Amino acid sequence: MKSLTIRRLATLLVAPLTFWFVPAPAALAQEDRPTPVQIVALDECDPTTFNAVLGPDFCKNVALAFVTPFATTFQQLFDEAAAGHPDPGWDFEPDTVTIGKGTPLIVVNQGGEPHTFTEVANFGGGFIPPLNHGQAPAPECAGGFKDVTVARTRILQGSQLQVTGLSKGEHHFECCIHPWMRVTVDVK
Ligand SMILES: [Cu+2]
Repeated sequence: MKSLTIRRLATLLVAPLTFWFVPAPAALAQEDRPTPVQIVALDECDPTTFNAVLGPDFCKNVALAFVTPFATTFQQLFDEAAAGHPDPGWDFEPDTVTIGKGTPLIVVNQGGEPHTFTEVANFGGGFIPPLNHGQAPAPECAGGFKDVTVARTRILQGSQLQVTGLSKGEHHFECCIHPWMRVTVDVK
């Protein structure tokens, strides 16, 4: 009697669960699409010094800037770039990606400030000359945000950009603000 009750109880509990594992038609359809490959944009902007120059809320405190070594001040960023060793904390990860044709890229800005993920024929400088260490701007970046083709590749802090429809072959992407942030995508 007792075991029967438990068995019935178990059936009642398990029965609804089995329905959860029946894939909905929408879920089945998604299996045909390739899983996107994720790239993250990173930086360690120091909110106090960045926002003093660039305005409130430009840099969000994702670097936990209250712990001294983990944030880079506005001045440090420019000094390091001018000295030819730009801050490695400003980075796309990974640096190289190999994908099959049709696989979307999703670029997520996990840093504290805006970046761009802009396709260029050849890597070059960005549209802020003091960050270029003498390199000429890549023509695709030169217009800055006044150029809609650059503006549409902007990724604000905490947001993401999807890139689809890349042709087979090698593609180069860089941040038009911090041009040492670079990714090479090989589409097979
Ligand atoms: Cu950037």
